[in-house]
Amino acid sequence: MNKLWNFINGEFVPPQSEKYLESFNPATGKPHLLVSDSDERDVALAVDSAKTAFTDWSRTKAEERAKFLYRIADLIDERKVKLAEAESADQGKPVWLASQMDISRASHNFRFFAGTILHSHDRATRMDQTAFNYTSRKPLGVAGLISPWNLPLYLLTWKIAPAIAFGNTAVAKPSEFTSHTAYLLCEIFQEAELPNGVVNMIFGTGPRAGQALVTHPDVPLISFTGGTTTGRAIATAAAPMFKKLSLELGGKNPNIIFDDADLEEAVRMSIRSSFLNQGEICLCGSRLYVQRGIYNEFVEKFVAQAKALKVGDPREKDTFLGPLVSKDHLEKVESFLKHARDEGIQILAGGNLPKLSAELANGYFLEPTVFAGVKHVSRIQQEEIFGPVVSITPFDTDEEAIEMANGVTYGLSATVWTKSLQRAHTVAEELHAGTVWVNTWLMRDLRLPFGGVKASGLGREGQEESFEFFTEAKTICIKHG
Ligand code: TXE
Repeated sequence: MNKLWNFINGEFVPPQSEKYLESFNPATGKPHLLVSDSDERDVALAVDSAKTAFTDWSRTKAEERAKFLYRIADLIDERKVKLAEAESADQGKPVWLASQMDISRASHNFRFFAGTILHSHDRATRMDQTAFNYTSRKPLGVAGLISPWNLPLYLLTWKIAPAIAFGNTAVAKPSEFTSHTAYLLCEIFQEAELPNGVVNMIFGTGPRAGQALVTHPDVPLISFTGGTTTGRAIATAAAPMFKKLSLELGGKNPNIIFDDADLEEAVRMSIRSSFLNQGEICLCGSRLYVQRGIYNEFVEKFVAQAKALKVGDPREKDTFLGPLVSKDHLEKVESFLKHARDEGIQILAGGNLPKLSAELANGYFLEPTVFAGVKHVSRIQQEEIFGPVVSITPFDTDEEAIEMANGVTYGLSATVWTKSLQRAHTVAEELHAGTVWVNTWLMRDLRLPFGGVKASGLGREGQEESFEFFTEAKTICIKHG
């Protein structure tokens, strides 16, 4: 079986422990890769390599750095099919989705930040005729980048690209469940002749390799995407070391459909925002709130379309849901189904493990599931399930919808369906969310900030925000009058 070695100083090297973790293909339930089970020794080697590389890389001209990032983006595009198939076999999503979303956004991330550093600007002010102030920004050093298993290459490159674009070097640790495309990305770094040590990739578990990276004294900033519980552990470990932190955590996002919405479009897009990537996107709209006037019609259409979604082999073009990422995660999501049944919650669709072919019989598949009549205080409404499981709840007034939407500890994103411009602005302003989509979902413009409020994390990533996060500002004041 293929062993994924760490990538340190431009070379693939085995873990110091010489131990490996089995990584499973979630469609078959069979191990298909061995992932380095790294520890603090591997992290130390990677950080040393990144520190050495930082001296030259941080002084490289932006134009030079941009050339490397554009080359990496081109190589990602050239290897799109191989990357999409690897992503699908690792994470479970359909190959078409891996290609359309994860791999495309991965090359976009490198291109976007390559362009950003060619046009970024700083601030300067005049104090009458006596002094001139300007901001001088510098990269911080070795960036610690930790990414999750749901959008593996997409979210990993969303950290690596800005980190190195702004002149830092990096030690990245992808999720142990989905390490393959991170490994293939390192082959691309070699092909692009990215200077050794600029990006180092460490594979392994969170508590061992991840924790060692978070607490390493020569890593001044940590960019993390993952669960809120883990985000809390990372913040606890990093805060006493005064590290810069960006935490993109979980979500429990409302999807509010008013009775003046374009019903067909709202149903079509709500199916995507509920079940795309098996519902394993922190931005999924897992709480649907539908105004009473259209509730029955919406539910009828939505349930029919949910039942019609194909759950199956992620290699097939008409598959909409592949398996969930791991057996443990499937069991976690199933525990919510059991809880719903214990609470006597109405199941309008799904709720079962689908019967599939012998080859897929041991895969981690789950039918798209729709609940109704869920009490606001239920765990189903309050906790991030992170699977193909949504609830639909009727409401009467705008105020009632806003109150229910805001009534959870999370605040990552929200979606609003209405044809009224006035209502769109008013409701969007009232929602506790870092991003609000109106009559659409998952449209991402990297020029604008992204991130959550409340338990969905802290920090923002986007053009200006990544510039601020991945550099540190110094203000220089020169008296001349
Ligand atoms: O994430 P974890 P998991 C949510 C979702 C999911 C839950 C847990 O609800 O069920 O989080 O998922 C590394 N120090 N989201 O287990 O544990 C770990 O190795 C340093 C939402 O995948 O947060 C992996 O690389 N690192 C989220 C990364 O952190 C640690 C997407 C994420 O793992 C660590 C994914 C530690 N102590 C899950 N513990 C989103 N917002 O998109 C773990 N890691």
